[in-house]
Amino acid sequence: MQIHFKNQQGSDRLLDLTSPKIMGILNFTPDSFSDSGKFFTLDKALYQVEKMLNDGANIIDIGGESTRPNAPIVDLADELERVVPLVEAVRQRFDCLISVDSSKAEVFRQAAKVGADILNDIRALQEPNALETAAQLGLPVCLMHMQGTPQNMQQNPEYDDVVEEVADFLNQRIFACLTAGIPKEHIILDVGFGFGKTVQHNYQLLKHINAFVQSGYPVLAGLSRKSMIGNVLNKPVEQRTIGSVAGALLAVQNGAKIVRVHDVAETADALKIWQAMAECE
Ligand code: 7PJ
Repeated sequence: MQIHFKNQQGSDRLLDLTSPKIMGILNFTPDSFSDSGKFFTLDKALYQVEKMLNDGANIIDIGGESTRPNAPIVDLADELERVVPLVEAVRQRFDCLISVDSSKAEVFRQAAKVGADILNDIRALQEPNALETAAQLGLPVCLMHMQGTPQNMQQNPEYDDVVEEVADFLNQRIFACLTAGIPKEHIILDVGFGFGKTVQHNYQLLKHINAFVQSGYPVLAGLSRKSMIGNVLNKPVEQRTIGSVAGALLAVQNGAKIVRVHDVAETADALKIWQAMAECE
């Protein structure tokens, strides 16, 4: 399994998913919950990118909208100002895959123009023009499930069968993408840990992530430092690294192909151990 990336600048990159890959998170927001705005200058952000790449990240995920529960809504101008110069700077300096964590068509368009390779959308291309823009840009997309909005999603998440309902939603979005002209080789799925889910829902999805893997689409898992880790450990965000690595490893063991993480070096070590086991007879 591999994804072929041809971005708007014409560069060709292949992501081989026969072994699991790491997406390193760079949240370029002043209020990002786990980094507390630590990387909110271009220099610091680039330093962090370099470190994540040296530590083994294959993709750098750049977002300008904080989507933690109850986060304030970010307007388009602010998001563009945070994301576009950073994508451009990373593209100029590093030969890596860049995903843009956004839901807005205009952010997709401008980020693609300066070299983004992947559109990572927690709203699964449901915002105005997002689907059409993604199809036009010709970039791979990550479709994530969320119940509600970041403002209300953790108030009272409810499902009869969380696995079935998330699968139904993702299937509908896959259909919408295919209909809009996005090829099936360009679709990545994500169950959306923490997005309108109780801790129990999150663990049900982790346990049954293979149900999504069986669709044949690559599955991305993002549980790094989230409350599903913190609640079980009863630890604050800065003490969730080992729990997050354990969660990433379980996701990979159950078939996830990409893990979205803050702690790249630690995750890379864990995945090397997994790989050593996976490769032997
Ligand atoms: C996710 C994301 C995730 C994908 C965020 C955080 C909140 N994109 N963006 N999957 N989470 N695809 O990192 O805690 O789980 S922002």
